[in-house]
Amino acid sequence: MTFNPIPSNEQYPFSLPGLPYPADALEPYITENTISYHYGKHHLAYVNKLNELIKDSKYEGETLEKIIMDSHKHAEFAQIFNNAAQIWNHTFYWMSMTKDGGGEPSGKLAEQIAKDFGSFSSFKAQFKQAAVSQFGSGWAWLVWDGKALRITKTGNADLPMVHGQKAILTTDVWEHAYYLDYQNRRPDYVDEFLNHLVNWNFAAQNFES
Ligand code: MN3
Repeated sequence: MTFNPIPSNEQYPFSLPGLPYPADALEPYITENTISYHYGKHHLAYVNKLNELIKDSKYEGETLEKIIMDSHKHAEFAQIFNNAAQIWNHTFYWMSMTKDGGGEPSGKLAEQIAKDFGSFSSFKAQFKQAAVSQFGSGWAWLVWDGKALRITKTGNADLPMVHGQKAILTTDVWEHAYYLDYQNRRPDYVDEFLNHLVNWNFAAQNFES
């Protein structure tokens, strides 16, 4: 199955993409209660806000990726960038997880992780460190920079595509992603994400495409 996080031709008015699994599929690690707010309220709010912001603007006929790449360059469009990027980030995040996920990758991605991080356990430790050390709201990523896999963290809505990197995997470290289930224990949320939720098939498809 080929995943395409955002239909590449979608334009205004954008709609909330479907969740790739039932809202309770990630329990007990992420509860249906968290999903109901995070997906049903936060993600939806970014969609509604972007539609409101771009109506009758130069972005009305553009795809989400074009809106992100252009608005990023203009300070006066920061609000449009933030909402557009957050739509992309959240869709990518939902697809980065699956019921009965976790474990280890296989194939070419596993080989590249071993090459660039030394071992899978070293990758996990570095990814967790990035996710835990992001100060305030943001994201931790596994990206391909054109030559190697790298772990990065971004603040607020910032995302790899505006830095010339290809996203392979992400986790959301805004408090709204984990506070209902873990309160302030972000390290525990990141552990459960890595051990039980990562969709390595999705990551492998992103790496190989
Ligand atoms: Mn979020």
